[in-house]
Amino acid sequence: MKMSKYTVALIGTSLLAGLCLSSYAHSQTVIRIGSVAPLTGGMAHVGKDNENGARLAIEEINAKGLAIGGQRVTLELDAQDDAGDPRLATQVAQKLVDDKVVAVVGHLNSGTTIPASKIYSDAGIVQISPSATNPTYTQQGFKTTYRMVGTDAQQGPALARYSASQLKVKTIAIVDDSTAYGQGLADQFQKAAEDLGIKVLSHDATNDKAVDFRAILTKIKAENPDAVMVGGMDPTGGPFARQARQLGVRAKILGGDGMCTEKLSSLAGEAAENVVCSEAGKALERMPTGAEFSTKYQKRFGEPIQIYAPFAYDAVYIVVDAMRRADSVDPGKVLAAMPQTNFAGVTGQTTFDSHGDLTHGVITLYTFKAGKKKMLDMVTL
Ligand code: ABU
Repeated sequence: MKMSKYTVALIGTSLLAGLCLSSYAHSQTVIRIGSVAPLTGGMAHVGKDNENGARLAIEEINAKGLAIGGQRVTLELDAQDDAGDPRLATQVAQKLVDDKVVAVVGHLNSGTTIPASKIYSDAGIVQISPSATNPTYTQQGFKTTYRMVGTDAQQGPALARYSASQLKVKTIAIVDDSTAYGQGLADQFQKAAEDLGIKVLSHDATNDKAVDFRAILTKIKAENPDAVMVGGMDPTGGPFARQARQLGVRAKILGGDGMCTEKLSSLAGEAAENVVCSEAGKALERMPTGAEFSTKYQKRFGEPIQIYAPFAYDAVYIVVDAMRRADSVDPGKVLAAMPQTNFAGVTGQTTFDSHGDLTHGVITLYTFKAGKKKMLDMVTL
């Protein structure tokens, strides 16, 4: 068969294009990064906030292009829902190990992050929680545990000090939700408050599914404390503050980061203005590129940041920074590179101590005005 010059050129061009395409396809590596948070139930808005932060980082990194070990790498977010349930969290953790993720950004709750951490440790996979604050998480002797926020051993005392010095609280009632986070934070707060000479009138326990606090609040009203400290997330803290106001409890309502979300103002209504809560990190408005991040987030997801999205965003960049320094996507090599992290991100400069905790500590105090979080104070520890 005789071919024209034109046909030969066409076949040649097609072969070349095919060769390029196939070598491009071979040099593409898809690397998964896990993200776990409650994406269903009462905490779904906080969980989605963490996931969105991680997703935004992944989209940006892919858009810019990433090369590791001479290969083009595309990142994929393996986003999972643990519903804030400790048992489900371990199942999801095993799924992520089976999915061969290079690292996990999660989980959100201390009560899920701690049991899941054993599974990641056994698999040698880096775990960075953007939000879990119970100290135990990083004190188990695992090499894989990191977090992007301060701990309740910092947050509880900071909230107690602010109560004593700025709010002039002398008597307090404490209520916790019986979770690793809520109970742990309430205990840390109580110890610090007592050390500061605040009289603890009562310490009651509820649970993280409770929505009716009128019985506890009626008892507390009779105790007439200056403030009530609530150890729990916003689906507990919001209705608690709202019902306290309805029952005529005049005490300030104090809470930690779990209830210090943008949504608290709608959950608590006008009673949010009576809330003082802490966040275990730098205020968004004090982050060097916080305003820029906030605009970007709002544009991408059409909603405001709840609380820890910037920390989840930085966590992804920190994993990628470790991949770059290791020049590898091998989870073991990424893990080995993590202790040398010195990363300038949205949340500031991140370095970790030998446990995987931040080497610096910042706690921010907030209240709410006209439906928005308003910073009161920022404490560097
Ligand atoms: N730190 C508040 C929310 C997450 C947790 O520690 O349970």
